[in-house]
Amino acid sequence: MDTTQPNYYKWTQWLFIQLFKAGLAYRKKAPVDWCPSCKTVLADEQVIGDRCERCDAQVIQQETEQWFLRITDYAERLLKNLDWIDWSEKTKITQKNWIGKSEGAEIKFKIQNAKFEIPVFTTRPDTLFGCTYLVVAPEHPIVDNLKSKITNYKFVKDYIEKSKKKTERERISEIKEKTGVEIKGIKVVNPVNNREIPIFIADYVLIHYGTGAIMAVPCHDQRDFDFAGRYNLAMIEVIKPYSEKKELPKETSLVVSDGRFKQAYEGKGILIDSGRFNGLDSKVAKERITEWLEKKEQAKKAVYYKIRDWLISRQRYWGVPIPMIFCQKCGWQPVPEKDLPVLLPFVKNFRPKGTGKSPLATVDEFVNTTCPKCKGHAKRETDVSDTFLDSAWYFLRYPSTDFDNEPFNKKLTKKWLPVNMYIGGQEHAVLHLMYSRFITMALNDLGFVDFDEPFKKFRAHGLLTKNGAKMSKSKGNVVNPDEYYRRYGADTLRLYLMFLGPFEQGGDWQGKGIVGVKRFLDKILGLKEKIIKGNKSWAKNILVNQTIKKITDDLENLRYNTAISALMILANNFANNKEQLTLNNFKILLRLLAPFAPHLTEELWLEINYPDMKISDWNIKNSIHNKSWPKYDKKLIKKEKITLVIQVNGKVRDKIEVEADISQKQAKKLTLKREKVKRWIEGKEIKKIVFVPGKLINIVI
Ligand code: ANZ
Ligand code: ZN
Repeated sequence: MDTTQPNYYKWTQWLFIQLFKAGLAYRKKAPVDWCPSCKTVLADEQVIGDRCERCDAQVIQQETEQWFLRITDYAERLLKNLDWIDWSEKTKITQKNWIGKSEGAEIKFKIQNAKFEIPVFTTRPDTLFGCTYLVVAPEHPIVDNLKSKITNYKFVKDYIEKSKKKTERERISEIKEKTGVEIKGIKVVNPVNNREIPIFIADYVLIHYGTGAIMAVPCHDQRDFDFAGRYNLAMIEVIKPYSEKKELPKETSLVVSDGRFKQAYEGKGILIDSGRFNGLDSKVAKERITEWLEKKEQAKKAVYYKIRDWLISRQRYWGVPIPMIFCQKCGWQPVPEKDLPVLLPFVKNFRPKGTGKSPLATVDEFVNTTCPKCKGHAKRETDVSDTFLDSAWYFLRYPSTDFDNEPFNKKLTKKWLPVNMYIGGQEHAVLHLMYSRFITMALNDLGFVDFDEPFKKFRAHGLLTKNGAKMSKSKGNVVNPDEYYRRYGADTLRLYLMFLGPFEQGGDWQGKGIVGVKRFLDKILGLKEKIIKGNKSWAKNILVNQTIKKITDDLENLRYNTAISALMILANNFANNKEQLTLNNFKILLRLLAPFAPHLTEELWLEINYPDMKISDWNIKNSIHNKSWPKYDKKLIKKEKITLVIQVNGKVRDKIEVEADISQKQAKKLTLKREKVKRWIEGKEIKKIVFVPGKLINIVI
């Protein structure tokens, strides 16, 4: 399967059309990130900091019309399902933060002498009595709507023009000073105390989040505090931090010194200077104040999400042509499904020119077409879709690659999906992993699949470092595995990687350790020569049974490193206790080792079982990888018991039955609980504990 082949991307186009028909794909003009080096726009998720995820160039902001997928419609479901899907915790947290749910209220502020209101979004309605001014984004409609009332209109307009030149990232940057101007001639009223307060326009408030306007509470929001300090605006403290006893307000607040506030207190606490809400905990007050204003129709509960719609169009040559046609008369029309795929034409000059248009726009035969609706002249969309759309559904195609008449076969999909276990990089948390979940949910809603999560279980693998440092090309410390592969073989390299550390945490490549792993595999080879005759049953061997259980559990939980240690212990045990090295036991060792060292174990397996077989006669039925996984005898995995002798000052006082591998800590705990021991040590100080594993413990007082 290859997502760049027409027999695959035909279905990616089909998917786009389904989304379009469902209203989940749409065009909109918006400020978007443009990578000057890739010469294409990018989705939010593909800008890391302010750099392109692919080429690391600094992106710039541009306002253009693009195709978007409505992932925001799924924000709540994407968040909710995180409660039950079995995924690595850190991946879930990254997704949760990216979705960025904020719960609060929308509060309406009436403008004096005008029939106009400014709604603001706040997560802290409990601080409303401390609101001393309002701030609107430069793009806010109020400026043009109330133009005639604004006495410093020209001044305000100048500010708006200036802020247009800044990118969003500059605007919200924590380091840059917050600028703004007062809108003179109009004022708003704080609905809780009817105080008249000024309105500012400032570019640290963004138009497309919340309502594009905020209520400023300088004492309890640091951004507002900085701004108010600069423009000499009133500050009212309304939340006192909890005292030690929580219910009581602290006498001195941490914000005051020399009669001036030093910084905002952004935490929760107890309300003061808030009329009838004084003394309430801010968590309670948040609800009460909202309810109170709700009754007066001056507020309503509101939820906003940080995640934005997925910008899907790209101005590259490579990628799936977006299967849409624009007709002057009929508007945007999807390509009829029978005409799919819309093939990517051959283009000689495939490099994007940076005009903001895809190289496909220069291919007239591609562009010009007829409208599927009115049959009149029409033009094709020339942008291609983000390649993340290809990978957002590939797992659905896997079982159905033989089908050309449908993207995924119902029966096969039912049999194989959703994916039981998925392993990947944490760096895909808000990219591939978020997009795939969204597409699956949409297909679920449209009736194409009957599950709404693509990957039941996901585990993020850890990062491999080199001598403690992150590997990177620029640092020149990237390890090329080929050299090791040639010197030690694929199995040794594979085993070494798995042995480096817990899979989900990663490990540190130091190179030297690989020799130890090689020695272990050599030992396995050597064991083959020492297999003893006679068929002592493996079933009685406790260590063999324990190892089967351990490896089974470890594999299930991706603890490859500890599984390998257990295999090493078993191999050593066979080397040191020759009578245990029966053919049966050795075969079990091989089967347990097979997933870790597939080549070596296959070779040994064939040598043992089919010594005369020619390699050309090999059949999958002979393979060790075709054998069922060994089972263990539950009765035999119980740990061996021993009698631990308990001494006090060297004299035997008691004995207990314990597991043979009991630790000193556990032994001490059990010992100190024994009546016979307590009698001897009561009220005395324990000076020393002597512990002989598997034999005795001696308490010295
Ligand atoms: C008053 C207030 C008082 C606020 C206080 C915070 C603390 P999150 O959690 O990120 O959603 N806000 C709302 N819309 C905004 C916009 N378009 N641009 C910039 N800031 C905006 O943040 C919600 C808070 O961010 C809101 O709550 C609002 O400030 C601000 F002690 O309102 B708050
Ligand atoms: Zn038409």
